[in-house]
Amino acid sequence: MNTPAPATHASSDIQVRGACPHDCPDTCAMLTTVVNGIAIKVQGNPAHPHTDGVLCTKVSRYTERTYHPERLLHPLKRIGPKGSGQFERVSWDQALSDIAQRLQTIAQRAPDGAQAILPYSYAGTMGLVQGESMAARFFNRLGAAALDRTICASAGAEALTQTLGNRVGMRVEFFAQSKLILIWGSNSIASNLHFWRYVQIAKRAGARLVCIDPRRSETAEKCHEHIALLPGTDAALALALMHELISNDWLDHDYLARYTLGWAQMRERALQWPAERAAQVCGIAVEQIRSLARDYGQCMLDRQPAAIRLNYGMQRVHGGGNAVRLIASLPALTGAWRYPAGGMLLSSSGDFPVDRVALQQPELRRNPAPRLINMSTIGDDLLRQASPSFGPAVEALVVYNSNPVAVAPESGKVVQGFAREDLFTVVLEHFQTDTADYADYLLPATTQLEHWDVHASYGHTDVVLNRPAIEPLGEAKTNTQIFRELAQRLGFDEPCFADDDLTLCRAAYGEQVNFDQLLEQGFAHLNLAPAPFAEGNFPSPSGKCEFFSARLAAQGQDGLPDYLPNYEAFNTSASYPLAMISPPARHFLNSTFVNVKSLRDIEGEPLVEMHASDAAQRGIVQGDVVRVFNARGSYRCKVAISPRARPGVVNGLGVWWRKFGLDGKNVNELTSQKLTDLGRAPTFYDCLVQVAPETAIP
Ligand SMILES: Nc1nc2c(c(=O)[nH]1)N[C@H]1C(S)=C(S)[C@@H](COP(=O)(O)OP(=O)(O)OC[C@H]3O[C@@H](n4cnc5c(=O)[nH]c(N)nc54)[C@H](O)[C@@H]3O)O[C@H]1N2
Ligand SMILES: Nc1nc2c(c(=O)[nH]1)N[C@H]1C(S)=C(S)[C@@H](COP(=O)(O)OP(=O)(O)OC[C@H]3O[C@@H](n4cnc5c(=O)[nH]c(N)nc54)[C@H](O)[C@@H]3O)O[C@H]1N2
Ligand code: SF4
Ligand SMILES: [Mo]
Repeated sequence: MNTPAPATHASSDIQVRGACPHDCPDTCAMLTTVVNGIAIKVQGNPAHPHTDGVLCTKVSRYTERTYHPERLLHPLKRIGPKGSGQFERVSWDQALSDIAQRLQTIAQRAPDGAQAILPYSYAGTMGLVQGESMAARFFNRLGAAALDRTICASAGAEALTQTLGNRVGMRVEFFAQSKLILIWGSNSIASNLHFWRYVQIAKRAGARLVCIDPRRSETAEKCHEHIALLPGTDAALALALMHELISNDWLDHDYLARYTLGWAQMRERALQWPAERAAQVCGIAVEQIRSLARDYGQCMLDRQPAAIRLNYGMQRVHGGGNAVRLIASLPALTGAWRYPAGGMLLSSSGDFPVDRVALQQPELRRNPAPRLINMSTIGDDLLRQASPSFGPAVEALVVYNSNPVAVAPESGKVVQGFAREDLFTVVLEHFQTDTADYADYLLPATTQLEHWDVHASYGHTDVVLNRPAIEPLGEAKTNTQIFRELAQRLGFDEPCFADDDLTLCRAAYGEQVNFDQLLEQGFAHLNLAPAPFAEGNFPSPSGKCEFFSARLAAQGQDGLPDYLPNYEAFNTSASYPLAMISPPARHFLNSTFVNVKSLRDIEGEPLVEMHASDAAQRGIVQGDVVRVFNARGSYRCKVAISPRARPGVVNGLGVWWRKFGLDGKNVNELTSQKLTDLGRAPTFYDCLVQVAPETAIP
């Protein structure tokens, strides 16, 4: 094989083409400038149209993160109590041999020992190779329990799949030509910056922008209109929009007849939702609903495209899946899908022909049906005893690409689980995160500048390749190499455990993507139609937009989408009368970058944003330290009295490392482990709290 050498140890400046690894819809193409083997700068690749030469502020600091003085450079073994973060340096050989032996002892216990071993990983890197390739092969061969990877997007993903047939939608570049853009449950300027660039082009061409978000986010304040609904009420708004479209006959009857399924039933349900009813539920003015419906319907009459950028923020509530089903249905009512610049986009990941079988080799598994453990209920699951329904208690946990102690809901329980003395925990990391503090072994992993990878995207439709720019720092190893070496120690001798990373990069898309072009250019466009659903052709079983899902009905669920109130529905007379959402802080990426000082300095400190009226009622003044609490826990932080918060809703910006919090906790101390209606996802933004000035707490 003609393997290009990683571009390292160059004697003069070179630029290495890469991909941003982070869990962000934009999947930027990066250029890293390397001088004498040291990366001195990362920038956006100007040749990649979606990146357009620009990275966000966070990732522009990627060299600061990579060469951070606290980067983990050697394997470490715990010497203090769990959670104390006390470790001693050990050799790779000692660490891997001991880990292999511990895992083997558990796995060999009859009848289902390996099921007590759980991999825990998410999207610390979105790379298909450093994510679930060699790691998945390893855990498949070991016969470990499987992780249900639900922590972010599975409610919305399942909703899209039930409605459109897959995670598909508009191509992001066509938003630039839309005439009306609804930015729904997304702080695009913070979390989807390159989409915002297309929105700016549309705005200059006269498009109207509407943001639907309980928080007056950076994005909401730059739109023509902001609809600040109560968290978890989006389904009611979508039903009322349908009601208005029906009662004013702003419908594309031809599109409905040819390309949708279940319209008669959907129509009946929507007619139960006059704007007045939804306004009450959403906590907004009736006229806001009417005028939004008028704008949306008018686009169709004027034969102009209306587009919806839905994002995952709005599906982190009880009825999140149903809400996504309703919103994903709206473009079929007006026939907006007929235009390249009309329709909706939540995720484009279903467009990518990733060959997961080649990457993960599921046939290595000898126990065909592993038990599935939901990563969103890891708090409860680590505390569960063995039982016939659950299986054995979790005895070993191998964490990579994730920081569950900070990001999983109901941290009180998560911490208690990780603190179990009888749990054997291995963490592969760049830094000593909150989770790393609980590791028995802490293994140093490479960053994106130090390894090969290949990426899909959930916000555009290009494959992006990442070449290593520098040699691994210290003794860091790639995730793949760590699992390769563990496999070897466990005697897994199948040839696939010898595949190198470049072979894995090629395997990710097989013949579906021209790998030589990727090597050459750094990215490759998927070949997709401009308006894929102009004539139906949805990837659903019927080929139509399915208002009614026979598959959901067969599972005993409502085949039609509906409004489901939050588990912890807003109620001013409850003991916890404030709804709390915890969207990300702009300069962090989930819990990544919290330890990068220049970015932490911009964010300042953990904050809860509160409306002036709610603060006044509680005798809280600007800058007070407050206690935010509910039955699950309490958390101290500073208050920001701010118009970003609407009355009745507080915004606890996430996701800080616990150890940077005033009392060693973060906002997930308060969130619950209840799951969404579809997709078994967490309900981070379905959470009632009370806030009190610190001194007023008994
Ligand atoms: N800077 C930055 N960028 C990120 C991330 C990050 O942490 N920081 N995280 C990345 C990840 S993992 C993901 S999944 C994506 C997420 O991408 P988005 O879904 O766009 O995420 P957010 O920016 O969190 O936007 C969520 C918005 O939804 C709003 N919201 C909360 N509850 C509701 C509700 O019930 N209804 C409606 N309509 N809106 C609601 C919040 O106030 C927030 O402004 O972003 C990615 N990009
Ligand atoms: N309250 C609240 N909680 C939330 C959210 C919220 O909005 N509010 N958002 C949720 C969402 S959308 C998500 S996606 C989850 C995200 O949760 P996680 O997927 O856990 O994401 P991060 O917090 O970014 O942690 C990723 C970790 O992976 C490490 N990492 C990165 N690259 C590599 C690598 O190549 N190898 C190894 N071994 N490690 C690597 C990073 O150093 C980092 O510590 O959090 C969720 N939690
Ligand atoms: S985090 Fe998102 S916007 Fe920032 S560089 Fe990465 S892909 Fe681009
Ligand atoms: Mo996410």
